[in-house]
Amino acid sequence: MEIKKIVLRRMEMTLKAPFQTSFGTERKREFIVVEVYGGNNNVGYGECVVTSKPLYNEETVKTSWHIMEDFLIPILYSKEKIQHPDEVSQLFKPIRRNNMSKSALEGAIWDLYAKENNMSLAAALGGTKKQIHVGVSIGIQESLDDLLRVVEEFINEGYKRIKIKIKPGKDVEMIKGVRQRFPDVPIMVDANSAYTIQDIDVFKALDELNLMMIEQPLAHDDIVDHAKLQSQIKTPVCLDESIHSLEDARKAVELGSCKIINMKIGRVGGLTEAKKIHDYCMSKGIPLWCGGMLESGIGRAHNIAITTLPNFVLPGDTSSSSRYWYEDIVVPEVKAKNGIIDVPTVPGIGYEPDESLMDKYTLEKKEFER
Ligand code: OSB
Ligand code: MG
Repeated sequence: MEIKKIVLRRMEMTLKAPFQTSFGTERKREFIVVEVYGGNNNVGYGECVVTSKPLYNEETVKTSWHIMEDFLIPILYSKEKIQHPDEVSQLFKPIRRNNMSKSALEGAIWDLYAKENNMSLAAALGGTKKQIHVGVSIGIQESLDDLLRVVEEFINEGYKRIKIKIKPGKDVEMIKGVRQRFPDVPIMVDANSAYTIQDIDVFKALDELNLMMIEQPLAHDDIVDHAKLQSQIKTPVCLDESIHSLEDARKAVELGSCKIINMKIGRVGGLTEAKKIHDYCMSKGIPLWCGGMLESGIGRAHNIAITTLPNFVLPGDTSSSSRYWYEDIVVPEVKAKNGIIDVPTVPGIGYEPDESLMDKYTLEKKEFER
């Protein structure tokens, strides 16, 4: 592969409804789109899933732009040619962390590679599923009534499981209320690191509610207390924020810190690392599902592709574009019907960014010629 030009776009799209987690409320989504230009007019697209503020991880839109412009793009341009996208994570290795920034460029190169080889991104990754099952992630609601209304709406749309955000004070009573109203629906909760091991009573109470899993209950950088918690409850602990690499996954699994892992391509630094974690978890009997970062259609397309690998056995967060956006920037939009998305078979990510919609939501654009 020959990279002729790279374009970064800082984008902003307004969410249909504010999304509240234990660390804050998002009303607008600011992110970066990467375009990588190769031969034969092929363009690969990647989405940098960072947010404006460093609340989920340490990266922000500004730091990502800086890391890509001043370090990662020069590294890519120092190589005459790239034979395979797996080389990219090796090239980026001297740069510590900044995983979402690395992943955005690597993802665009994976898309370009798939297009140049006339195969879907899913097939290029070795995925085989023709359809994927998805659920929905619901932000913290003001009242139980509000929550029940939103949950019912998504159950009626056919989503395969309902994930509900929790934080101290908005946890056991709310989830108990949902469980009473919907006794058989697959429900899970996500705390985004809002608790400590001192809060064991909250988890013992949640443990009685037949939940699929409890996602990232404790600190974002912890695996030790998560292991203590997992040994005291039967509900599986799922790690999100704590896992940035295959090494992190191995250590968490060996310690017994979780029984399930939420895969986010950006959090682990790209598709190549995601595949390695996938293969390791499959060999250890640790099921995966694909998490979300309120992506546009470009990030959503990457999530769909990785979910076609066999160990993604639980429904992910990749719900329809229309659940987040008034209009998405890709054609067609991502659509889940009855909680099922048909995996595109055309070359690359399978959803085409629309030039004029892309421009409409672009705040800033910069071209990097080789
Ligand atoms: O923890 O999974 C998370 C959104 C932003 C930051 C962190 C998380 C989330 C979500 C949303 O849960 C998932 C989605 O994209 O629908
Ligand atoms: Mg999470």
